[in-house]
Amino acid sequence: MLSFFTLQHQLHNPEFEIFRGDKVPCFENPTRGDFVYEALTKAGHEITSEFSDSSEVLVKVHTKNYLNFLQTAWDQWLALNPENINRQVFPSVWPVSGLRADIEPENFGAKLGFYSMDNGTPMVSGTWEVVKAGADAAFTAANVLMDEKKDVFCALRPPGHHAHANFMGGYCFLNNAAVAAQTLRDRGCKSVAILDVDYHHGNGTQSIFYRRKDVLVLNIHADPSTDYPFFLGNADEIGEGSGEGFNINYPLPSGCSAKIWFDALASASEKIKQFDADALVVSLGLDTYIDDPISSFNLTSDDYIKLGEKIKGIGLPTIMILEGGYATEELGGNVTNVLQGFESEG
Ligand code: OKP
Ligand code: ZN
Repeated sequence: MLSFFTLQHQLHNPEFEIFRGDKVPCFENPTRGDFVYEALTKAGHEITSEFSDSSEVLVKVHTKNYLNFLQTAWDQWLALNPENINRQVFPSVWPVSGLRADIEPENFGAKLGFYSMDNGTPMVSGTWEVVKAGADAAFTAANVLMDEKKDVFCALRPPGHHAHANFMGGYCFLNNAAVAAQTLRDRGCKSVAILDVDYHHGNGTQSIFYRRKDVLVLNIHADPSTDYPFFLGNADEIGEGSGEGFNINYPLPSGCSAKIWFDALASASEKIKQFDADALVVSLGLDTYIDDPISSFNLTSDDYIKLGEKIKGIGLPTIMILEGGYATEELGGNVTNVLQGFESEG
């Protein structure tokens, strides 16, 4: 399957994140991309690194202020102190409910909190370049799907589905799935479905399309009462205004079986078929894997072949975009299993 990938991803290489007050190695690290690239190559998938500029669509799914912040954040960090060159950037204060979130602060530390939801999204010198390339890949993949009528896979990191229009979070900076879906709309699809199968709820994607009926967003994920992102992803979030009825969440109990997970997938697939979309974007998180170090679902490597078959069974032109998956050594094989299942289904 035609896959979009660039070795540039290695420039986003945070060394650590903060967990319960300690520095711990970053789960979202370049080895993920390296293992996926190796597996794609080994399985004989065609890979392209030729992407075109997604700016025209980026401004439709993110705010200009946020994009401007992201693009200049590293320079602002260095302006504070040239020695910051080897320090990762973390926010430490946020305008939570009750504080003013309508005035962009001048102070860079405050700006960081203003444009983020957590301190779990470390930024390094190459971050902007890498996330922009990811959005460009999603944009180009959508154009290729429209022009050449072929299904495509984007092997991207860092992931994107936690990124809202105006803030980062959960390792995510730009919402690649939203970029792909918006591009498909701009290219003439009358409606698009986004199916997010990552272990974590795709709060950013939900939020970006929450008031729209032209993009149906479905999420299968761990219940937010126990798992990140905690503050979005409940079953009663069904969309708002003209988007009411066009957001569907399937929060599942932490630790649940693969059977329960595939039952939710069957319900979601049924909804997508009823919606009658012109194309499907899959936020393909593989942290539902039984040995994932930060997640608690129980899918096996063989289950990913079945997942690929089921996605194909939905019967729509499809873009799959990599989101999470932190059992890095198995990540490549799990990705190629999904592609194998997808391609085996006539
Ligand atoms: C991103 B994606 C673990 C910290 C977890 C948030 C998880 C983000 C997951 N020590 N931080 O949806 O896979
Ligand atoms: Zn995840």
